[in-house]
Amino acid sequence: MKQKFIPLENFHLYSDKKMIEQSKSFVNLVSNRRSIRTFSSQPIPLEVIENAVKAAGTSPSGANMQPWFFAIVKDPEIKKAIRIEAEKEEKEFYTKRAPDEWLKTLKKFGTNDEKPFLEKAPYLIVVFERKFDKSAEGKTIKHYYTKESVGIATGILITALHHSGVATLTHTPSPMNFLNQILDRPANEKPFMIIVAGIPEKTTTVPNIARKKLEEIALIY
Ligand code: IYR
Repeated sequence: MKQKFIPLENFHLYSDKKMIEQSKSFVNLVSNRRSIRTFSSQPIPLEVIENAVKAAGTSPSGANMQPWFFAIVKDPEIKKAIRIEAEKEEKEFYTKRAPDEWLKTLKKFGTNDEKPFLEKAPYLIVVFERKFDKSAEGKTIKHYYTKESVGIATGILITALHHSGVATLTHTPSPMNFLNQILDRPANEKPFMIIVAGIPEKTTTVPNIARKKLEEIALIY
C-alpha cells in the first residue's frame, strides 16, 4: 500500500553565510528581469520551455490540485489567430473600454492595440486556470484557491524562463475567452495569462521605471 507520509528528502541545510549568499545572488538574478515588448524571431529550444513549465508545475497549490494547464504555442498559424483575436479586444480596450485614467497610467509603457510580438516571439505559453476537474466517472472534483495557485505557478514559470536566458512579457488581453476556442480547451479552463517568451530584439528598449525599495514594501514586526 502507498505510504501516507514519507521522509522529507533533499532539504539542504545551509550555514547562515551560505543562506545570505544564495539569497543575494537570487535577488541579483531576478532584479535583471524586465518585461519586454519587442521580440526577435530567433528560435529557442522547446526543451527550455518544457523545463520552465515543469518548474511551474512544482508550484504549491490548494489541496495539491495543481489547477493549471499550459498551452505551449509555437505554430505560426495559431500564433497568428491569437494575435488577430487579441488585437480585436485590445482595440476595444484602447478606443472604448479603458477609462482615461487607466490610459494615462499606461502612457509610460508605450503600449497600444498592436501586438506583433504575439506572432514574432517563438513561443506563447497560454496559462489556464482549471476551475475544477472531472473524474473518469464524470464526478466534479473541486479545486481550491485556483487564482492563488496559478499565480504562484506563473511566477515560477517567468522566473524559470528568465533563469534560462529567455525574456518574457505577461500579456492579458481582456476578455480572453477566444483562447479556449483557438486552443480547443474545455469550459472548466479559464485563460489566466499569456506569457510571451523569446529573445529580445537587438534594439529593445524598456520603460525607465523603478522598483519599490524594501522599506516601501515590507515592515519588520
Ligand atoms: N492589455 C492591454 C493594456 C495593458 C494593461 C496593463 I494593467 C498593463 O500593465 C499593460 C497593458 C495591453 O496589453 O496593451
